[in-house]
Amino acid sequence: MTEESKKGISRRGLLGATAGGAALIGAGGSRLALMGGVAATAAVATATAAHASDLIPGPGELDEYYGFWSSGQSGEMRILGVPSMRELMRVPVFNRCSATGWGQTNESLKIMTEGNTEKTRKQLAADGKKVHDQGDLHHVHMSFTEGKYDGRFLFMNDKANTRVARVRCDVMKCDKILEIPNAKAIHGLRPQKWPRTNYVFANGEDEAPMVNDGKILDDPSQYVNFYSAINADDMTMAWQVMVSGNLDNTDADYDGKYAFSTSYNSEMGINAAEMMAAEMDHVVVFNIAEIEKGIAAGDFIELNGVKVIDGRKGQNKDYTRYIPIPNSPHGCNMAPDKIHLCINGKLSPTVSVIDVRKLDDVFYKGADPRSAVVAEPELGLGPLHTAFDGKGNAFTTLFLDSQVVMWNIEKAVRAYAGEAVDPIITKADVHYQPGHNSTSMGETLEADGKWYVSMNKFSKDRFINVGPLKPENEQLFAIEGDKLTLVHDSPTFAEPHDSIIVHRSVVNPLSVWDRNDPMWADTRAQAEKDGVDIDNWAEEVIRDGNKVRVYMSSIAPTFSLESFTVKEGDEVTVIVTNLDDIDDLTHGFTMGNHGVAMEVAPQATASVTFTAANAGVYWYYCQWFCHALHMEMRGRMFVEPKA
Ligand code: RUQ
Ligand code: CUA
Repeated sequence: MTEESKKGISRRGLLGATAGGAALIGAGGSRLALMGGVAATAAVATATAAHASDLIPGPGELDEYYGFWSSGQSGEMRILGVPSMRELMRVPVFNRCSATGWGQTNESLKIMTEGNTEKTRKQLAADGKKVHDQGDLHHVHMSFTEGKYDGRFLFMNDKANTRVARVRCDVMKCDKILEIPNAKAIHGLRPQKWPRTNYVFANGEDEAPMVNDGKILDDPSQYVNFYSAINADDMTMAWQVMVSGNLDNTDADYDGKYAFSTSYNSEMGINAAEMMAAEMDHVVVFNIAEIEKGIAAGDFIELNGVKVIDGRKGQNKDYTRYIPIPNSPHGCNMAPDKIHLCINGKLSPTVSVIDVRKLDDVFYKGADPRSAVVAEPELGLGPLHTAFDGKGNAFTTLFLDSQVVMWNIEKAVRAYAGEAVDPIITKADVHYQPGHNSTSMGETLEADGKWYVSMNKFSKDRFINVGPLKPENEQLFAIEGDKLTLVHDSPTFAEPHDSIIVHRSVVNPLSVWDRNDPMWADTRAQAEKDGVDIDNWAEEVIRDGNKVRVYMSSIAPTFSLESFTVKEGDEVTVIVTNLDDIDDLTHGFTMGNHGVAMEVAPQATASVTFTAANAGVYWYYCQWFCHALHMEMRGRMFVEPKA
């Protein structure tokens, strides 16, 4: 921690002193009392703005951290400023975005479809759709170099359609989406931490027949699950491991040796009763070097183009080990001490702590897999996920208790060995039912223990009623030594599923696109074939059978073409290049009554294709406010009737 940030925290002392609620939280006060306390905190923050601004950046002030948020069912990635918790940007990924044209521009459609499997192509064709423009985005994680965020990429999963996507941090746009073959419902996702993110690890949650072609249906004894490694640099499949049980969350160690997955259904049950039957489930440990060796030695089957190794229980090889964990573990979190892996119990009130240094013995010396468990503190009801402060402490969400528990890992280890120490430091109420949590830089070697975010699944009575569907709620706490002080509490739309908090020094996006960006490489190639220079003022209409390509440029407040003419039934592609090269000077292109709109950021090219099905006059306009004459930035498409 820098001297400056230390000061920042101590100046926050005021808030601790005035926030009666904070004391109540620690004392485990009733919810009502606590809410009173929280209200007082908010009032103080407004009344004593000078002090509040020490804590939270005021208008025009910049945040110290980026928060990268998943959005669950919304299918997008969101960027927040932390600690202000201001939502700064929504980055469409698996979803259709009306504002930017994601899911409609040719550039985005290419990204959204090129990684599809044959089965999905068939499904989409049958439905008369271009893309799956819906997703369930649970987990966002950044690429690592030597255990630290390197600011290159963000990776994220889509549980709904079994996909993994990548966002480029230089422009904060998605550039790759890969559907994972064989697996079903990609859930847990983590990048390799050491030596760098060569692989992105992704869990299949739902089990299915190995060859899922309808020959085996209701025979779960023949179902399997897949753990996937994706080549992070080019977003292709590296390999898969077939496993027993389903897979939930995953993480990787800081040595580049092992990756881990929780499995809440070792029974391979189909309904809830069957899935919870066994008292012990397991965490699967994947031995990366052994898997790579096995692949190199040809010990795999090829399934839908992927090399699949058999890591099921009892395969007697060194690819996997199964460590028994009490009923239905969920979150899987590697501590920045490089030693302790925390497996969150969910149905068990415990977190099982695995010492990763003991795993070599489990793999190579026949040690009992449970011997790697060095602590199992009982923390409260419904432990789901754990975050870290980099100082030996852990923070675990308690879903059923609606609390976060702060505890000390080393003390938990000593207690497990029989010493009479209590690892629990403090508990704070959250509102309500927290799932994930995150701490500033907490999943890296640079965990700084300054901020804690609780992402809560329910807001219940916390905000004015907006109808049967309620917002969710997220809360920010300042971590001050052994104390957690609530400093922000606000609703979010579906769903603040997970987040990472990244120091702003790591991320450095461009303000203006590079004209040579690969995002529109196909469009550029087509323009070259058409003899159009899209880097300069272009006002060309190229006819190619019933396909028409309309090339325009934009400089505020005009399009290069005031009008263009096509024929009824033509397939029209409009290609717009924004020649403005000023920060924040985004134009757009909307074709009225054609369901067409897209963003064209400074120095970007974007294109969209539609059919001019009806003869007549149609106005197009710029839909991103760009200039005093923004309203005047428009033109006409003349659609001539069929002869
Ligand atoms: S999992 S709420 Cu989808 Cu992230 Cu634990
Ligand atoms: Cu260009 Cu508004």
